[in-house]
Amino acid sequence: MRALVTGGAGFIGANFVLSTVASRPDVDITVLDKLTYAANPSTLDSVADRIEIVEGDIADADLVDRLVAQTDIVIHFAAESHNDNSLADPSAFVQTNLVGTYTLLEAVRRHRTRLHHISTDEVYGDLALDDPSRFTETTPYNPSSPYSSTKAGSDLLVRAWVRSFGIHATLSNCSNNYGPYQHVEKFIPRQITNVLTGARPRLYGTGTNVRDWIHVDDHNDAVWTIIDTGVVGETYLIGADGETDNRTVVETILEILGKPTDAYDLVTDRPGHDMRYAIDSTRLRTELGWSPRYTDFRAGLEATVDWYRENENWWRPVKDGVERGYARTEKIVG
Ligand code: NAD
Ligand code: TDX
Repeated sequence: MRALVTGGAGFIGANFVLSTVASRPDVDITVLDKLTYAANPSTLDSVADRIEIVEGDIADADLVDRLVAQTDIVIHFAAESHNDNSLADPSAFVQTNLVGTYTLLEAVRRHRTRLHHISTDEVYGDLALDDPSRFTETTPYNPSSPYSSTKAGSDLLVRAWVRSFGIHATLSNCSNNYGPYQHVEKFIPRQITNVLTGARPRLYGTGTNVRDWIHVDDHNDAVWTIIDTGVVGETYLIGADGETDNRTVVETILEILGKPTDAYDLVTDRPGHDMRYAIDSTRLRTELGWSPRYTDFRAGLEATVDWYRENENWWRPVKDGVERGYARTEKIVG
């Protein structure tokens, strides 16, 4: 099988490439990645002789057409992915998440190529802390941020292309991922690397917001399950029952690193900050037989802390720049 992996030099896409090369030698991988600030091509160094890497934009119609013509399946991870950046400047989010996805859709339509579209639980908006419900495949879309609204729009484009043009696509909406090779702008790596560089973790607002954490390898395993056995045209929610509030995550990181558990700062809240995400992945588990392997969040976090401790050369060059960016708007409030 020939697979075109968009965004394969980013966090989830690169983990997907690494695990696929290790477990599926029959898959021939081409990565299409614009190598934005979010990419770190060195992540793929260990498999560079086993894959092809094309530096390019998913919104480049000629390039995309040429690559899609040579592949059996497109696995579409590429996106602008960080909510805080989308609040500072939404333009790249509209261009990549909407126009880029549209460009891929037109190419898979022309070449009748299978597509798996990767998306997020943020398309459903948020839940109250005391709401007993969780997101399912039938929850109405209600995104809050420029990031999540452009991801919601990209999902709707895929669904429309399935219905109107009969393209062979599946979709998945996953909860918050953690694990190795995640950019230090994101919550968990930011806090781990703050502590490792002698700074204090930074919690937005009061730290009561809840995210539903899943290890990146479990996400990618679910993606392969859907590619192998999912029904074309359908959407599957991916989650590992990992609901945890942000304060608990920070306290656990501090504890793992041997620091006092109150050694963090409360800072200005994110505008429009979603309160809680929670995924009900019953459909994926019962219809396709998937289940997560990382069911102990603390153990997964310990392994992730170890990874950042042992791979400072991977994140150190971008850490100060990310913190300078945050310092422009962030104020300590508690
Ligand atoms: P990331 O920001 O780490 O990586 C994104 C990659 O896409 C980068 O390598 C970047 O260079 C590339 N890219 C950006 N614009 C591009 C363009 N125009 N053309 C080609 N490549 C481009 O993101 P991630 O966290 O790995 O997320 C991957 C996908 O998973 C996204 O679609 C995201 O919405 C989705 N998702 C992420 C999470 C999460 O917790 N991180 C959860 C659910 C879904
Ligand atoms: O320094 C911080 N302090 C803090 O309290 C940062 C960076 C974040 N937070 C909070 C905001 C969120 O409640 O932590 C939570 C997680 O923040 P992010 O890592 O920015 O993730 P989130 O906004 O939840 O979105 C993530 O999960 C869904 C990914 O970035 C998306 O790409 C994915 O779709």
